Amino acid sequence: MTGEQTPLINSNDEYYIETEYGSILPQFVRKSKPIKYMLLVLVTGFVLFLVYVMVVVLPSVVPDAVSIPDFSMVKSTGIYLHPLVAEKKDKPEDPEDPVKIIPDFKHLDYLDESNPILSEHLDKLRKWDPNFDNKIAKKRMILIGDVHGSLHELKRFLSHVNYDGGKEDYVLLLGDFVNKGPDSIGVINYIMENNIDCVLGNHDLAMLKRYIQLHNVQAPVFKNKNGYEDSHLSLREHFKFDDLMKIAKKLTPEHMRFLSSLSAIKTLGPVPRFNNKKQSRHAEFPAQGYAVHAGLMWDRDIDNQEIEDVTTMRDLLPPFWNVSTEDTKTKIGGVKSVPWTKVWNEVQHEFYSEELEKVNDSTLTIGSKVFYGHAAGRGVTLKDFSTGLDSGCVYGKQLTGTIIWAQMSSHREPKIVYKQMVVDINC
Ligand SMILES: [Mn+2]
Repeated sequence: MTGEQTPLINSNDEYYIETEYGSILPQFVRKSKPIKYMLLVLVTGFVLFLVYVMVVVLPSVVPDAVSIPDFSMVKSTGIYLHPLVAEKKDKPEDPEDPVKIIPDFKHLDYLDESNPILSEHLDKLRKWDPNFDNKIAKKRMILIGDVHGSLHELKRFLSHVNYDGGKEDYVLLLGDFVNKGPDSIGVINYIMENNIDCVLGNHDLAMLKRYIQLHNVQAPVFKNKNGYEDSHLSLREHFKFDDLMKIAKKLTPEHMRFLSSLSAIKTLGPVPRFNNKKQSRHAEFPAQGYAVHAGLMWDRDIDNQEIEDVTTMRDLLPPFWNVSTEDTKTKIGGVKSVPWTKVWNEVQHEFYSEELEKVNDSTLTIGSKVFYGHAAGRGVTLKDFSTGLDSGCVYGKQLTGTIIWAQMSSHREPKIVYKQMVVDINC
C-alpha cells in the first residue's frame, strides 16, 4: 500500500493515518486525539449555525404578515388653520391678490384669542364643524401631488417651502406616493418619520392588493359613515412578481400600521377659491375643501363616494356624466368623455349662485373644492372649485404643491381671509 491510494477506502486504517500524503490534516492534528475531537465539535457547530441561519434568520428577512383592518373612506385632517396676523408690507397691497413669494411663516404669528374678529370666526367654525374643539391649530396646510417614489424630490420640495417637520405645518400627499420612481419604501419611511399625512391612490392600493396576495391575509373593505361597504381590495386577479410586488414584499408591520390608518378622502375645512378666470383674486367666501387622489363624483355626497371612482377617475361618460372612466379618450355614440372637473365646477357654480342668495351671519363656506392628483397628462389645473396638482415629477417634469393658510386682512374692512399659493420644483 502506498500513500497514493484513495483515502476513503483506508480512512480508518492506522497506516493511512500515519501516511504523509494520505490526509489533508496536518501531522500534529493527526497525532492528537483531543485536537481531532475539538475540530469535530467546531465543524458540527458550524453546520448547526448554518442550519439556524437558513431555518430561522433567512425567513425573518421577509417581514411578518399582519392583517389589514377595514379602512375609513373619509377622514378629517384633525387640524384647523388658525388665522395669522397680517403680513407687514412696505406698501399697501390688496390682501386678496395672489401671493407669489412664500411668506415667512415662522415669523407670522397666530392671531391673538382676544381679537374680536378671530373669536367671531372661531364661533362660526365651531357651528360649522361639530368636531372643531378636538382639532389642532396649524399655521398652514401643504398639499402635494403624486410623488411616485421620488424621495429626493419630495425632500427638496419640503425644504423649498421650509417645512417645519409638522410643528405648525400640516403636509398631505395626494396619493400615489409609491411605484414608478426609485425609492418607494424610502418615501413611506420618510413620511412616517416626518409627520406627513396622505390619501390613498390607485398605485398605493395596487401595492396593498399584492401584500394581501403575498401573505394571504383577508382583504379589508372601505367603510363610509353610513355603513356602506365597498370591497375593492378583494383580489380579482392574480399578480405576477412585478415592481409593486417587490415593494409589497418589503412592507413591515410598522409600514402596514401606518398605511392602514390612511383614508381615500380627507376633509380639509375651509379653503380659498378664486372669483375670476385669471385666478387673480380670492373669492369672498371660502369653500369646503376635500383632498382625494383622482376625483369626486358630482352626483352624490361625500359619504356615498366609491373607492374605484375616487382613486382612478379622470373623465365622465356621456350621456348622463354620472359614470367615471380613467381613459380620457373614450367616446360613446360619437360623444367624447369630459374631465370630471368640468362637470364638478359647473355644478358647484350653480350651487354657489343659489347659496349666495341665502347668505347670513353664520355663513362660513359656500360650495366644495377638490384638491387632487392622478392627472399628470393634464398637469397643474386650477379651477374655481378644483385644483389638480400632479405635474409628472416621476416623468422628469415638476413636483407641485399648494400652500393654504388663513390670515387677517386689513384691506377695506378687517376680516379673516383664506389664501392659496401654488409652488413647484423641477424634478
Ligand atoms: Mn394615480
